[in-house]
Amino acid sequence: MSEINANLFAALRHAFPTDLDAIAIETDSQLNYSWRDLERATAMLANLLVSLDLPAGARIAVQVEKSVEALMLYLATLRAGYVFLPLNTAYQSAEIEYFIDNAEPSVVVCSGKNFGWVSQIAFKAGTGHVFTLNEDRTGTLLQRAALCSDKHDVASKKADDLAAILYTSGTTGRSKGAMLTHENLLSNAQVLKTYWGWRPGDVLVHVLPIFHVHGLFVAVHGALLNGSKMIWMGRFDPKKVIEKLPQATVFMGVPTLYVRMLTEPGLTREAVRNMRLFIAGSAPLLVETFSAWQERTGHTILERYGMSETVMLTSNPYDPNQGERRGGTVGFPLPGVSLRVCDDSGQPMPRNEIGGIQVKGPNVFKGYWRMPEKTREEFTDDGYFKTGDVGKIDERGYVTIVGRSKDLIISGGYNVYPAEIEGYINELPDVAESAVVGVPHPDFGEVGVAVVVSKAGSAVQGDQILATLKAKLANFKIPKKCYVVEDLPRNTMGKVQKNLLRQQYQSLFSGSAA
Ligand code: MLC
Ligand code: AMP
Repeated sequence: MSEINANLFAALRHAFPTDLDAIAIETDSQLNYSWRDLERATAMLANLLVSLDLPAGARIAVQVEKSVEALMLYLATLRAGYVFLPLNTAYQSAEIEYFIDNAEPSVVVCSGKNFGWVSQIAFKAGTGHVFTLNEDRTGTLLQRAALCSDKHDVASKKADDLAAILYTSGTTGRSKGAMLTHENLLSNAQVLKTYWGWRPGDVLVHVLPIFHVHGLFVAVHGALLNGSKMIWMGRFDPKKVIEKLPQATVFMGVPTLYVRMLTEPGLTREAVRNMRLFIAGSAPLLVETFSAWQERTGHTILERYGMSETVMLTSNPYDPNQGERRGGTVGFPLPGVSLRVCDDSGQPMPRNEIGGIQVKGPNVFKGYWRMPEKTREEFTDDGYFKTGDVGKIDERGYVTIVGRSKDLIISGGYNVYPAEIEGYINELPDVAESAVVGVPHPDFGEVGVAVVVSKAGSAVQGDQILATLKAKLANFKIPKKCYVVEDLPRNTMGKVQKNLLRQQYQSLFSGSAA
C-alpha cells in the first residue's frame, strides 16, 4: 500500500480551484497571479532547490521584503521537502549571524541591498548558496529559477518531518528555533478552516509580514487551503486596507492594526458590508478596541491565541451556536488541543483560578533546534508544553490570558525579550547595569522602557544609549525611552524589582493613572 504524502504543500496544492486561470493573488501594485502561476513558479523554484543537491532536511533561510515571490519561495521549499527558516527583515547583522550560525542553512536568500554583509556571514558559516530576491521581482533567485523546469513532483514527506524552523527569543540566553512539522502546520490549518467557517468565495486581505506564524501560517494556509483569493499588501496602510475591504470577506491582524484602522473616518459599516470575519491575535486585544470596533462596524472581532511553538491554540467561536465572542478572552481550546492551567508544582487548577497555561496537541512543535535540554525543560512529564503564559479558564470554558511568567514584552505583535536588550545595554562601556520593562502604549499595546545605571564618572545620556542600540538591533526592539538613574530598586534578595519600574513608568505613554 502506498503511503499518503504528508507534505503540507500537497494538501495546499490539492485545494487549488479547478480553474487554474482564476486569480489567486492580487497585489497592491496591480499584479495578478493565477493559481497556475503559483503552480508553475513554485515548481521552478523547487526545481532550483533540487538542482543544488542539498542534504535531506536542509534549511533555507530567508530574509527578504514581503512579496508574492517570497511566498512562492516558502511554498517551493515545502514542495521540495526542505525546511523553511523565515527571518524578520528588521534583524541586523549580529542577529542574523546568530541565526545562521545556529541553523547552518544550506541556502540563504536575502535582499540585494544586504547581499554584501549577509553573504559574508553565510559563507563563513558554511552556507553553500546565497541568492538575492527583491520586492520588485529582481535578483539572482528568480534569474536562476527561470532556467528550471515548471514541472515538479511534490517531495514525499512524513507527518513528523520538519517543515519550518521559527526562531523565538528566550527569556535567558539566545533565541531558540522552534521546529514545526508538516503535521503541526497542516493539522492546525485544517482545524481553523472548519472552525472559522472558511467557505467558497472567501477573499482574504493579507497585510501582515510573512516571517511569523500569523502572516505566514494562519493567514496564508487559511486562504490556500480554502482555494481563496488573497488581496496582498506589502505593508500595512490602514487607508488602503479599508479601500479594499468591500472586495474582501476575511481580515487578520494584530491589535495595533485594529487600533490604527479605528482612527480612519473611512472605516464605516458601508466599508465592511461584504466582510464575514475579522480575526485578531498575537497580542492582547483591549476590550476597548473590541467594543469600539463592534460599535463602528457592527462586526465582533474574533480573538484567538497562539504562539510560534504551537501555531493556534484557542479561538473565540465563529459559530454563534457555540457561544458568543467575548472581548478580553481568547475563547476555547481548538478541537484537538488539550489546554490546562496549572500551579507552580504542576497541579491542574480549578476553574477561574490563575496559573500557567500548558498545552498538548498535534499542533505542538517537535522541540527546539539542537536544544534537547531546553526542550525537556519546557515539557511536562506527561507531554504538555509550558507556554509561559498565565491565565484561567472560566466555568463556560473560555480562556483568558492575564499575564506571562516569561519576561516578555509584546509590542505591536512582535516579541521583545528584555533580557536580550539588557544584555546589549550592559555591554556598553558607560553602563553599570540596566533593566528593561514593558509599559502600556496606545498604538503598540506595550513598548519597552530602559532604565540604566551608568558607571561612576560617566555622563552618558539615555538618547545616546538608544542611538547605539539602533545600530545593533532590530528597530522594533529599541526601547522607546531610556532613563539614566542612580540605582535600580531591589528586593531583600538583591533582585531588581521590575514591577516597581513598571508602575513608575506605567503612564508614560498611556496617560493612565499609576
Ligand atoms: C515598528 N516600530 C515598532 C514596531 N513596528 N516599534 C515597536 N513595536 C513594533 N511592533 C517602530 C520602528 O522601529 C520605527 O521606529 C517606527 O515604529 C516606524 O517603523 P515602521 O516599520 O514604519 O512601522 P510600521 O510599518 O508602522 O509597523 C507597525 C506594524 C508592524 C504594527 C504594522 O509592527 C507589524 O507589522 N506588526 C505585526 C507583527 C506580527 O505579524 N506579529 C505576529 C507574530 S506571530 P523608528 O524609531 O526606527 O522610526 C505570533 C503568534 C500569534 O505572535 O499568536 O500570532
Ligand atoms: P510568538 O513567540 O511571537 O509566537 O508569540 C507568542 C505569544 O504571543 C504567546 O505566548 C502569548 O504571550 C502572545 N499572544 C498571542 N496571541 C495572544 C492573544 N490573543 N492575547 C494575548 N497574548 C497573545
